Amino acid sequence: MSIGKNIKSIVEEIPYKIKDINLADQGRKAIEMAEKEMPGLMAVREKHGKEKPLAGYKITGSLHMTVETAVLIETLKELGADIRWASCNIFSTQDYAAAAVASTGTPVFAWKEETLEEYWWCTLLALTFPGGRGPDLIVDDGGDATLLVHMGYELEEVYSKTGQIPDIETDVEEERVIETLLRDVLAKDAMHWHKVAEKLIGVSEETTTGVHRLMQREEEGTLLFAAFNVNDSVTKSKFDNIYGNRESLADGIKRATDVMIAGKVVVICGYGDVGKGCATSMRGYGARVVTTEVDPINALQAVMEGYEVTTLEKALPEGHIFVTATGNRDVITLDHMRKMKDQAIVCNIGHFDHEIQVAQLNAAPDIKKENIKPQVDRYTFPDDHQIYLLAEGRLVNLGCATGHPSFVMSASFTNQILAQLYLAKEKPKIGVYRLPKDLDEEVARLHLEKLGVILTELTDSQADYLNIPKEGPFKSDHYRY
Ligand code: NAD
Ligand code: RBV
Repeated sequence: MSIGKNIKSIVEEIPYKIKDINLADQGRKAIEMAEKEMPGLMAVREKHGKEKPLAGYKITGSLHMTVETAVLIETLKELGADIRWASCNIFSTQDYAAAAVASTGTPVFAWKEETLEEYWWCTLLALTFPGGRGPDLIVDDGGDATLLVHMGYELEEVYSKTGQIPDIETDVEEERVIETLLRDVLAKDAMHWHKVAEKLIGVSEETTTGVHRLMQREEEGTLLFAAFNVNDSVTKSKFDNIYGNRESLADGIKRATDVMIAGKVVVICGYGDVGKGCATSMRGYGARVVTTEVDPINALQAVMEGYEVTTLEKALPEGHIFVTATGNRDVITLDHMRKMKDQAIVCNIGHFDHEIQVAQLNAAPDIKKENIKPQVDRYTFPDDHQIYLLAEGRLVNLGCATGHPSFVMSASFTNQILAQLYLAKEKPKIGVYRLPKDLDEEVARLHLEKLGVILTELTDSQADYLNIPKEGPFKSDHYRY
């Protein structure tokens, strides 16, 4: 491979890459509907639209290219930012939303049903502004854009120290795709990611799994820029992860299978924020909910809510529907699937598909796979029992439905905007930051009027008695909600 010779740009300069630009009008109508349900974002536009605090900042987004995300993108644009966007999952793009955004001149690189090669190429395109430079800021969901910068940087370090490009050793398909892409970039510019990392002010991260990756990097001392943990704002994880999934899990399962949930046994693996929302939802439909947990506190919470808590092995013979919500890997193994009931439905709502051993399932020579319709596959085992796998084990609410409803995403994305404003203004040193309590309360406040909420005000003597300001913050940082 010849390194860094005669090649002008890291990627081709194209205006956008989406499914069909003719879907733009339809997408625009859906975006207009969503705007009415996203009071937080609309309030931000009103408050900061004129002063354009993000003018001059280049922002790369790697976050599900849905209708809600379109409202986020257009809010960031109204605040002055120069945007490029990719989705953070191969199945989560709503093609009409992508078309509506692309038609306004924002470079979007996303469509429903990308291959892994296409997905990572889109991420690279979103990270590469004209002239080959990188963004000032990243909006990430799950950390893939952040990962590409870090892995690219680390490959360049190895190359600059040894003069050698290491062989690709991994057997994991997605890792091979990333490694191959990064070697292509290296061939064009052996210092590309160093230049990108140097310019980057920071990233704001949407989800639990992405935050987990950031904390790991911070602990190891390999984090290259500042990071803002959006997920752990109360108005994100205690709303989106709980109430968002409470609605969108059922949406995904129903659109995929039309199955009756009442009377079924639904096994939810992981009783964290997402698991809690999923369990309430399934119980609401009349299912008997069984949960699995590794954490004694969460297990105790589940049982106090009236859910059975047991191991997956014990739940296998009775479960009709299995949902993983752990953010962990290998939770449902191939061996587990071999022992499931006939016609069991298996899906994941956690960020990554490795919660279920999908690769092993697909590779098993004795198991037959048939596609029923997009994002629904049936597997027949040697003993003739069949199971259905939804969205190839990727997050079912975004693969088989359209993700969370707009209202709850408004709270999440208002946090995203506040994080971006903070990073742009303060340019903090490397570390992982969170939203202060008063702004978290402010995000909630922005969503009250729409729902007709009338807040009670503290009297002076009550505020004195509690020793807190009348206008908040009302809780200490360690309060758990
Ligand atoms: P969380 O940490 O609150 O909950 C995860 C729970 O899983 C924890 O209680 C943990 O103890 C438990 N767990 C870990 N390993 C386990 C195992 N082997 N068996 C059983 N339980 C296990 O995290 P969360 O906020 O609930 O997020 C869970 C996942 O969902 C993350 O990947 C997150 O990024 C993702 N997420 C997805 C959506 C969506 O729209 N699909 C929304 C929010 C979050
Ligand atoms: N999520 N986005 C949507 N409709 O755009 N729905 C869910 C949407 C986000 C959610 O915030 C969660 O943390 C993340 O997807 C997991 O990838």
